[in-house]
Amino acid sequence: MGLLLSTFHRALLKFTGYQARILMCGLDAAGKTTILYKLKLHETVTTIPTIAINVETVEPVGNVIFTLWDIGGGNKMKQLYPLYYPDTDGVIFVVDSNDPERFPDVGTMLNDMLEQESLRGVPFMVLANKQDVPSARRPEELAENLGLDDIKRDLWHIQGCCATTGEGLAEGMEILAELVKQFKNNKGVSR
Ligand SMILES: Nc1nc2c(ncn2[C@@H]2O[C@H](COP(=O)(O)OP(=O)(O)OP(=O)(O)O)[C@@H](O)[C@H]2O)c(=O)[nH]1
Ligand SMILES: [Mg+2]
Repeated sequence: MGLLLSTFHRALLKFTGYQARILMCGLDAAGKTTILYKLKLHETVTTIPTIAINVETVEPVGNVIFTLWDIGGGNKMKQLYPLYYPDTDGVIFVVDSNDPERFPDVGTMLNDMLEQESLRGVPFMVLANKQDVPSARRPEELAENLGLDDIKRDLWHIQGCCATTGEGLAEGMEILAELVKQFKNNKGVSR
């Protein structure tokens, strides 16, 4: 955890850019669509629950293109998640850090995804969203609550953020860009 990008690393990433398919998952109302459009438009949009999928491309780091698949977190859509796992280069898993009553459900969903064969080795970025709410759990506390410190995955990170102000999103995307690059290098695939 806590991977920081050096200036050299950032410059290298820009130079060797790539494209990646990123899934954005999480329970309903976690803030996925708000994050998607903050990254795409730099605006805070008014959302309604997503009943299907939003797909947008963003450039989180120079020369890196993410195609972000924002899948609604309602029960009907959650059943369809596995259809979207193949060919995924990275997962953004969004959590409402101010909704501790649902942390057990979050943990179940996250663990289920981590166990999927089609997501083996894929980097996970857990976004501890809604950090603007004073009672929100901090990322370290959330990681503990979700048992993240015990997960057996090399490429993962937890990042605190606030989708409405955009705080923490750029940092999270930079780190994800680096993790995805490592994943692609490990696979020896360039898409
Ligand atoms: N206070 C606060 N509210 C947020 C934040 N991010 C999102 N919200 C609010 O949370 C609600 C749900 O946000 P969405 O982006 O629609 O959530 P979603 O994960 O896309 O939900 P589904 O489409 O149902 O899966 C909206 O009212 C947002 O304005 C945040 O960082 N802070
Ligand atoms: Mg949505």
